[in-house]
Formats: sequence, C-alpha cells, structure tokens
Amino acid sequence: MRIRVVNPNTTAAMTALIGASARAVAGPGVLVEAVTSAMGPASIESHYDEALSVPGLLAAVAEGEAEGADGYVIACFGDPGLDAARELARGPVVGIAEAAMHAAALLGRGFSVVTTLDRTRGRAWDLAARYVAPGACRGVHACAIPVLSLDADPHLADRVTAVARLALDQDGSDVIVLGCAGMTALCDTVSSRLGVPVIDGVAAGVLLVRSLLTLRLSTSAHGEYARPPAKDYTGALAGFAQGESAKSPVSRGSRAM
Ligand code: 2AL
Repeated sequence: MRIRVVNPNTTAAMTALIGASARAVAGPGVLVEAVTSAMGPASIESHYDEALSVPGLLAAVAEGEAEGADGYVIACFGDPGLDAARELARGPVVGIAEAAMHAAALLGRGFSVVTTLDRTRGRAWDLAARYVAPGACRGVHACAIPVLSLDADPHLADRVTAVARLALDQDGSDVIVLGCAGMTALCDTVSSRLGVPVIDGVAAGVLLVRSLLTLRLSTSAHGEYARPPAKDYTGALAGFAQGESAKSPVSRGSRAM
C-alpha cells in the first residue's frame, strides 16, 4: 500500500519531519512517500498562501496518480485543495485538519486547536464548522510562532504546552488538536505533560487513509467529486487542463465512475 503524504508548502525540511511522523505510525506493508510541493509558498499561513499552494498540491497528486499512489494525506492544517484533490485521485484523500478533528470528536466532548499565528485561527474555525458537530470545537488558540520558526524554536514544546493548558482551562475541552504539520513531533511530549489526548493530524491522516484502503473504500465519483469537466486552461495554468485532449502533466488516472 502506497500512501503519498504531500507537504503543500515548499520547505523540504518540514517534509522530512512530516515523513518521519507518518512512517512511525504507518505500520507494516505501508510505503509512505513524503513529497514536497514543487511550486508555491514556503509556508502556508494566510489565505493568499493557501490559494497559491493548491496548484503545487494538485501537481503532486497528479504525479502520485501517474506513479501508482493508493491514497493521499494533505499535510497542512488548512487542508488546501482537499476537494480538488478528491476529484483528481482514484484513491482516498484526507486532510490533516479533517483527520485530527474527526479523531478528536471520538475522544472527548470538546477539543481545542493550538495553531501557529493568530491569523490562521479563522481557517481552523471554518474547517471545524465543516467537519464536526457544533460545539465540538471549543476554541482555537495561537502560539504566535510562524510556521518556518517552529523548527528552530528551542522553547516550542513549552510554548505549545502552555497554550494548550490554557486552552483546556478556558474552553473546558478534553482533547488538544495540534494545528500545524510543523508541530507533528510534539504530540507525545505535550500529551504526557497535560495528561489528555493530543492529536497530530499527520499520524491521524495516514492511519485514516490506511483504514479506508484496508476497507477497499475510496472517494465516490458519483456526484460532486466526479472527474473535473474537460476544458482549456490558459497562461501559467495551461498544464492543469483536464480532459481527453489535454496534453496535461496534471491529469488523473481512471477511476471507477
Ligand atoms: C500550516 C501547516 O500545517 N503547514 C503550513 O505551511 N502551515 N498551518 C498553520 N496553521 O500555519
């Protein structure tokens, strides 16, 4: 089973961290391919970054289709391009916010998200409204560390633990969700310090995709997630055109419709 974990930002050092977390949980018989987006922003922490990360993400999914990937994890907490990737891939596609929030809802009555910058909080709330029942997400808290500074911050675990502790108290929540793929290595440390479940969406996403593949389940192509209609794309996005006539580097394989 080949699970392609796509880091939709272009920072390879972050992909290495993501790949290590993914491989640590993947289990026997699962080949994790951690890939870095070939175009787009170095980190994703604004709506602008997020929008412009999507072409690179879709190109990485298209490449996975050509190379025989069985399923995908989108390893950024904004879940950029999730719906579009589902239209492109034969196998299941899961975002890390989606995986983490669903897992959190199984483990407690309410969860809090600890994310990077204040400005990313709105996207996390939007995703919570999409993925979980009203009231399940009780708070989204920023630790005021930019994505590309996470790695180098010697006090990262202390800072995330402190913000998570405050979140548990303030929100009355039972579970913590880590709100950035760059926090993936902190899960056990923060969990053991706080004594509550702490969820890393990278690990949760890999195991969710693995479960779906084990169950022989994939995205339904019956309706909204059917193949994108054929049409021309122009300019820098010309290669993203879909359809029979498209000489496209970004085309997907055939999926049972
Ligand atoms: C993220 C993430 O997971 N990767 C990235 O570049 N930005 N999320 C975030 N909240 O900043």
